[in-house]
Amino acid sequence: RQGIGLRRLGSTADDFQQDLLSSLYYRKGTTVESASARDAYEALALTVRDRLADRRARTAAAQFAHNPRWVYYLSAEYLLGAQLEQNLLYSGTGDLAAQALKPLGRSLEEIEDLDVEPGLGNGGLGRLAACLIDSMATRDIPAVGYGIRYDFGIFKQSLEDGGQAERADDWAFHGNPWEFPAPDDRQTVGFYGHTEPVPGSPVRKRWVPGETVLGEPSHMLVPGYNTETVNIVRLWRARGSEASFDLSRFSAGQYAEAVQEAVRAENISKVLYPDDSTELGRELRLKQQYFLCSCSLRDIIRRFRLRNENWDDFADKTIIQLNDTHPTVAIPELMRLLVDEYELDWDRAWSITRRTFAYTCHTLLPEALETWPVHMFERLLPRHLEIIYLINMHFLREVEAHFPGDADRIRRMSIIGENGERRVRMAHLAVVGTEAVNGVAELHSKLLRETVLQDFADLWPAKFQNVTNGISPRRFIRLANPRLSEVISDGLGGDGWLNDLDRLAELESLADDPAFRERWRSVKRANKVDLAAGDPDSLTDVMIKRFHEYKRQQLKLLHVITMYHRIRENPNGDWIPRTVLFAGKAAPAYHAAKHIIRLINAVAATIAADPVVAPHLRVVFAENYNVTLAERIIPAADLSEQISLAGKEASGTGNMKLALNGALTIGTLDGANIEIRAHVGEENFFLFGLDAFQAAEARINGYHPREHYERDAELRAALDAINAGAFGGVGREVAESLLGWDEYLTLADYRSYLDCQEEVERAWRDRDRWTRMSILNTARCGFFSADRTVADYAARIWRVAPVPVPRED
Ligand code: 26M
Repeated sequence: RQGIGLRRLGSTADDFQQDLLSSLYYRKGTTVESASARDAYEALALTVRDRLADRRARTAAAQFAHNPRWVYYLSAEYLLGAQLEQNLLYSGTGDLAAQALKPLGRSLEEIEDLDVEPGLGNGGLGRLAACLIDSMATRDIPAVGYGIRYDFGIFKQSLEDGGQAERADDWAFHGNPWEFPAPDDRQTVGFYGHTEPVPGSPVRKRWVPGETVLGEPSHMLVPGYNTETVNIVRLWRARGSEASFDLSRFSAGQYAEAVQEAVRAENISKVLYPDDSTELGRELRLKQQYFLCSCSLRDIIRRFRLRNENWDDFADKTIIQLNDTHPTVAIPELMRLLVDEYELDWDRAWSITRRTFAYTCHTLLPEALETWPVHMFERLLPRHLEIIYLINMHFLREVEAHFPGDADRIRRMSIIGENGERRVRMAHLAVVGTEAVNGVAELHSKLLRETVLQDFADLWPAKFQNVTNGISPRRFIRLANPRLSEVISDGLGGDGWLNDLDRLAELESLADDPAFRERWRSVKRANKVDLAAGDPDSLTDVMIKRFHEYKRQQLKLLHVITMYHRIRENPNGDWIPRTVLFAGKAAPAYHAAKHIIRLINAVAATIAADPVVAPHLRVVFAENYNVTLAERIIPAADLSEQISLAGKEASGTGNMKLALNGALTIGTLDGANIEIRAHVGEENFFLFGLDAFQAAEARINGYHPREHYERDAELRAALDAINAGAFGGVGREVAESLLGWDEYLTLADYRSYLDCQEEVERAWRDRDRWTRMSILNTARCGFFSADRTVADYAARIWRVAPVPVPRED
């Protein structure tokens, strides 16, 4: 801009007002008199976007000038959350915007309601991607996030007769003002077809695809907070080429056939798979993955070549972080590009490839480890399968050299699984093809090394690391909880803590200040009033996350039913009023999870209709949990339910968001709960249940859920009530699964959980004690900032340093 003498956007209220009106007039083509609320929204979005576009241009210039090692985050999912509020905050234009809207007769709140969140992810993994790119920008790390621009994001959930109903999420129906299309950077991606030998080369092959599809990128801005950097997330959308429209068929009246090829192409980015734990093995999903990887790698290579010539520099200028195994086909794709297209020899290409990638694993559940049938891979990506076979051959030789004659080990470690149908094991490919592998919490990383990936850790111990997850304090404290943010800023003297979350520790000294405690309590109460989910003076007990049996919403439910029974038995008891709030989506085909949702709502209805119990206990199911709803619930929570069976939840990040907002955790020794407890202090955390070792032992020694049922009268009463139809006959499937096999040891942890809830109630009765614990939770959770997570990746895995963007003037 400076180079060509382009006028800089003004920073006064008047400048902003002028620019808003100009956006309305020239870009929306309407006038103040006739502008709809949506016109005002779009004009505002464009005006705010312009404030970031200039920083974006200067960021790209500074980063390319530096020719750094770029971080490329490859993820099939991003749960970015609403953009308007964030971009107002990050561009410092919130007050200007509220002022400028006045002549339009609109409030900022009304306009913010029109901002739709792009739901391009399922849950934790997608939201982590969004938090990490936020922190990379905030830490001035040159980075690009690559993903898929699904037309339909995660489904919209509603309740019908107490059960989950799903509707498509056409999130960009009205357009998306935050997006910059970049049609000139489109890529062509091949699928199917066959390979042919290349005369004179033993290793190179020519792949002749049977189908080609265009990938068109657009990007959204990812501003850093309190810094000049604005990075981008680049999302690919599939399009049919001009040739995919068959004019001759159209002329013959075959309208559907005429567009069928284009429709097939566009289906690749049509919809996000709403499943987050079981592998379905659908070909379209593999197509999505390859589409993402092929487009992104070509874009990465294009960018590399802007400043570099020598392939031997590629890994020094590029680190590609794989967000789980979903983008792992990028490894054979880079090999294919280097060997077949750029004609490098195999060993050189392999050495470059290995140094280019790192892999983050997000699970321990065996059923969540991705594998693809060999025959499907062969049909869709014939050249990639050949390359995988070659990688495997070299790899198994290395194993044989380390462990001579250990045939069993070779079978276990092979990238190709041979038990039954032959399958490509994506996690094995990801470990073999990368320089670093990390889990997402201490326990998770340890269990990866000791169980799922043990053979690999034996072979390459130094490759395995831990990087504990984190969250964006800007989104999950500053934006979600402005009241608490103000109290913190007053306590710490400014808002510097938003870029340096360890400074929250300075709140500790205020934990015993009665006036500060009173303010702390009144913030929580006001947030509960806003949420309007129940009596703001009741204990607000929240369990918000995807529905999965390992997360054990059913355990919370058994607690609710037991409270219900106790209150009925003794209506005049000194009961602590509680509001139990559930929210979360179940994968549409996950019937057991859907039965749990149904039972929650049936129990909620029974309690609401019971005049004896209703004054003390209320159960609420909030529909359509997403980032926006999380931002409303989290600030209002008193108690955070983190009750997965130990050894199953890789990390959890909701646990961090809630603790940072002053909720106390009741939880097991699972995932990051362990680290949260270590930071806040064991006296400020409600711990219960088996640990991961005990849980594994219980399974080995033969677990019999019925023994717990027989032994525990209250547990028996809860399950019997379900089976006797106390909740309208709903929930028998849940009871049957718990009594039959109870995969996640719910009954084994029931008594310990109930005892622990009594501890919670003892603490709650002492208001000052509770508030002190709450303040200490916030004060001691600075570690869980995603800025720290990114600093860890940068230092230990990426080996990159910040490239600051100079401020103007
Ligand atoms: C795979 C194949 C086909 C379709 C969908 C998938 C798939 C999509 C999302 C599988 C898993 C997906 O997400 C898993 C996830 O969200 N894991 C969570 O990651 C968080 C961030 O690290 C952790 O905090 C959670 O513990 C972990 O469950």
